[in-house]
This record gives sequence, structure tokens and C-alpha cells, in this order.
Amino acid sequence: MGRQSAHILTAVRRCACGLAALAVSASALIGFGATGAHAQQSKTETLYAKHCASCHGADRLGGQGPALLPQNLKRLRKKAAVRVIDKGRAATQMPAFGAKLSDEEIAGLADYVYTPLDHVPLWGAEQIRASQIVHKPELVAGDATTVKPVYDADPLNVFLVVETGDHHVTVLDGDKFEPIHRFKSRFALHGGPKYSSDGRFVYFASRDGWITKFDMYRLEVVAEIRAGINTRNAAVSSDNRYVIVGNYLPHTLVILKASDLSLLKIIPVRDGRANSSRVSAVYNAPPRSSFIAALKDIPEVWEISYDDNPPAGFSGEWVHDYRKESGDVQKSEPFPVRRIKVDRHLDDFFFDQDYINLIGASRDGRGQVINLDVRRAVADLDLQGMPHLGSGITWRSGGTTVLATPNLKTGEVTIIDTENWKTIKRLKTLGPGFFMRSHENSPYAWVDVFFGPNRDAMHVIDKKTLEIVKTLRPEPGKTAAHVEFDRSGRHALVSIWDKEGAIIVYDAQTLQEVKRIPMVKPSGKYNVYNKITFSEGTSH
Ligand code: DHE
Repeated sequence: MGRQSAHILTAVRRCACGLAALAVSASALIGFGATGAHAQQSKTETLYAKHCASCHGADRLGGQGPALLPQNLKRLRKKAAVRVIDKGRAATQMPAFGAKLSDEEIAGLADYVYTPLDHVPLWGAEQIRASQIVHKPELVAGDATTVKPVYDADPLNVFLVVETGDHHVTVLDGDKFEPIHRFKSRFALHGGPKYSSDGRFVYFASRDGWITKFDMYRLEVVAEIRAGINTRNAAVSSDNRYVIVGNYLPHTLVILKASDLSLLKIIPVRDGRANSSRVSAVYNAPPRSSFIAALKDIPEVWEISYDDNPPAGFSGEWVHDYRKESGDVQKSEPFPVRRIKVDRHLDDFFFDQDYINLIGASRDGRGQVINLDVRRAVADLDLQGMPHLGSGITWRSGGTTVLATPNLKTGEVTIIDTENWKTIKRLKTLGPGFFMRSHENSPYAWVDVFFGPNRDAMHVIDKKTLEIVKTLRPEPGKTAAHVEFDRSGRHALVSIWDKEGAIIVYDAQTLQEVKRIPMVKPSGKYNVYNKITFSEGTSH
């Protein structure tokens, strides 16, 4: 597929609703006059187009929601799928349709999403390469030591704010709290953008597979490439040479050259037998010079070395290296993989500050600690609910390092002693929460209440006493979510998750509001300094 075709495909996917309507009228016509199974099929397609296509794509290949294909639903029994359509899915944006659809209609939709597509588009090397766009070749090899930002603000105290309401990103001055720049992003960015180690560049991933490289000094998009059809997230290596992308569809990990995003390698996510898997998420592990990926359908964690001299225990078999083809062979390292088998699938996970232990949880709420050096589970965790990826933070308290995370299913923050992995506190909150954040210089940790009648509340927890000291209502009636601190830890920024939303800046000591900046459904915000220094109070 050529570059133009890739653009057409994107345009087609962005018009999912319109297309769905066309598809529906076509199938409605086919259904007209037909009987039995055909009429039923046509009715189900109409229901899918009306209720599901805007999030999951008219083609079922995913959009804001995941792809709905048999190969991506292996872990979900059809009975459970019926329940999800009926009652919604906890901790996601999937609503309940029980009040709108009959049992028969719900069963029809469940059958429909387990029906294989006649044709699942290929997204391999040829398609990925053809989608690459280098907008600014002159900015590809940027260097933070010689170039100055085009604005006056401290480049390390800048925030990026992802505004999901109209798919834009705002670059915010973290001292004056004034927007410096705003630009259109790809459709449905999700997860944290990842900065290069000097903060000069940032890489965004969209749910539909686009990776965008943005120059934080020149405020320009440098390059883009579509690495997958339905993507989970991306990570950048500490040496700034590589970007890795974890996909739901196809079942691949894709390694790109960080400078211009050209394709270096596709790693098929397979267990060596017939099984393939979606990628749960992939992260950079700086002290290990490796990427760590957890898999969604195979109970394994993979460590992928980007070290020029990978330690023993990594194997490069059954993966295809494109670097030779792209003429970029600096060393012969093939990004070898070390596989760690685990007892249970890992849907969500994060790391301790040393990147020795991976703390993971499965959707059924069971947690485990996997030591990446000894390559096995070393402890079970008493987690009642399920954390969202990257929600946990750590701090020193009572002579030990504690790890705290909210839960997507229960209204509590779980606080765990990382010396012995015992739960030391279950702090009741006003409802399940998505994000928890703090800063080395702040005595407080902030946690949102994303779901339920108290979704406009934000708790502030004393990191010493482990008690809630204040509950804020930043904008009564509107969801308050996701906190990020400025570089110094003096201010905490809260998102009002609404089309007519805002970023509210708080004095992190007095807990008083300082400023309100209008934004369109702002989701996450990301401070350059806190991210590139791997602050213990935020996600990495
Ligand atoms: Fe997220 C981070 C997965 C639902 C907003 N979320 C992430 C990451 C993953 C993930 C893998 C880490 C990416 C990274 O930073 O590298 N999210 C999931 C899910 O599995 C889940 C529960 C269901 C799904 O829809 O896939 C889910 N997430 C949501 C939402 O419904 C949110 C609230 C709105 C949205 O945009 O879809 C949401 N997720 C976020 C945000 C981050 C994130 C804002 C980055 C937080 C940060 O500070 O790093």
C-alpha cells in the first residue's frame, strides 16, 4: 500500500460513523426482501453501526475502543461478552446497553463480534514503511545543546496537555501557566507521551497506531508513521535511539529509529507455538537498557534488550531484523528477547524505582510481583481491585518505601510495603479512581475518584500518616481527574474532564486554587522535568 493509500485508510477510519451508515444502508438493502438469517444479520449490523462503530470502528478494527475480532477476544468467553454489552465494562469507557437493547439484540451483537472478518488488513513492513511521513527532515537529527527553544519559558518546566475533546495538544508554560502553543494531534491519543532524555523531542501514540515525533523546541511535528492498526502504547530507549510500539492489532511489537521513525524491526508476538498475543503495554527500563512488555493473551513478560552487547539469556531467534534492509546496521544486535513465563496474564503493571521488580495485576484483581533478574514471580499481592496502567507511585514512609495505587473497581487506595510486599493500608475513597500522583517535594499524594456519583472529587493524602487530609471539589458535577506536579513540586494541576473543561492549578502546599485555564476535555498532562528525571511521583 502506498503512502497515499495509507492516508486514505486513515481518512476512511476517521469517518467511521458516516461509513458505518453507508454500510448499514447497503446491508439494509441486501436484507430487504431476504428472510431469516440474512434479515437478522442485517439488523445486527445496523445495531453495531448505531451503538458500537463510533468507538470500535465501522470495520471492527478499533478506534477509541479496542478491535472486536475473534483473535482479540480469546480471553473473553461469549457469555462474558454478553454481560459486558449488557452491563458495561468496569474501568473503561464501555457503557451498559442493557436498558437500550433486548437480550436477543445483545446476543446477536456478541455473535457478530466473534465472527471472523472476511479480510483483516495486513499491517506489516510494507504498510508501515509506506505510511511514514517526514515533515521536517532538517529537524530529524536534533541536538538540545545547540538549539534554543522558540519561546522564553523554561523548557524543562513545560507541560504537554492532551485535549481529547477535540484531539489537540497544548504546550503549557509551567511557571506562568499560560499556553505557548496548541496543535492538532492524531485521532484519540492515549497514554503518556514519551520524551527524549533531554526533553527536546516527544513521541505520541494514538489508539489507531500513529506515532508522532514532535520537536519541543521548534514546536513542529518532525515525522509520523503508522506502526499498527490498534495500538496500546509506545516507549523510548534511554539512549534516544529507538522507539518501541506495542500493538493489539496486529499482534506485534514494532521498533522504530527514533530520529526519523523509520522501521527497524517487527517482532511477532508469539509463544513459539501457534499462539499469538496482544501486547498489554511496553515500557523502557533505563537501568537495564531494555524494554519490558507484558502480554495480554499469553502469560509471559518479555524483556527486549537494546543494549549493543546484550547480557546472556536473550535470544534473537524467530524474529526478523529489518535493519540490514534499511542500511542502518551499526552493530549486529537484533533486539533479542528474554521471555519470562508467569502464572497469570498481566493486564496492568508498573515497576519499582530500580526496575528490578514488576508489579502486575490481572483483570480478576490478583496481583503478583515478578523479579526481572531471577525471572519469576516472587510474591503475591493483596490488591482488591485492578489498577490502571502506570497508576502506582512510590515514596518513603516509616523507614520503608511504600507503593500506592488506586483501583478501577473498588473505592480504595492500596498501600503496600515494598520490602515485604504486604498491604499496610486500604484507604477508603469516595469511589474507584484512575490516577495517583505526587512529587518528591510535596507532603501530599493526590488521587482522583473517576467513577460514580463522586467523580468530581479529588482526595489529598498525607504521605506520612497515610490518611486523607482534604477532599477537593474542583468543579462540582464535572469529573476531576489526573494530577501532575510542576518541576518544583509547588503546584499541582488537575484536569476537568469535560468538553467545557479546564486545567486547574493548585498551590500544592496550601491546596488553594491559583488559576483556571479553559481546555477541551483535557486528559493527561506531562511535565518535561518530572518525566525525564523519572520522578517517583509520576508515571514513566
Ligand atoms: Fe489508559 C495510560 C491502558 C482506559 C486515559 N492506559 C495508559 C497506558 C495503558 C493504558 C497501556 C500506559 C501507556 C503509557 O503511558 O505508556 N487505559 C488502558 C486500559 O486498558 C483501559 C482501562 C481500557 C482501554 O480503554 O484501553 C484504559 N485510559 C482509559 C480511559 O478510559 C482514559 C481515562 C481515557 C482515554 O483516553 O481513553 C484513559 N490512560 C489514560 C491516560 C494515561 C493512560 C491519561 C496516561 C497517564 C499518565 O500520567 O501517564
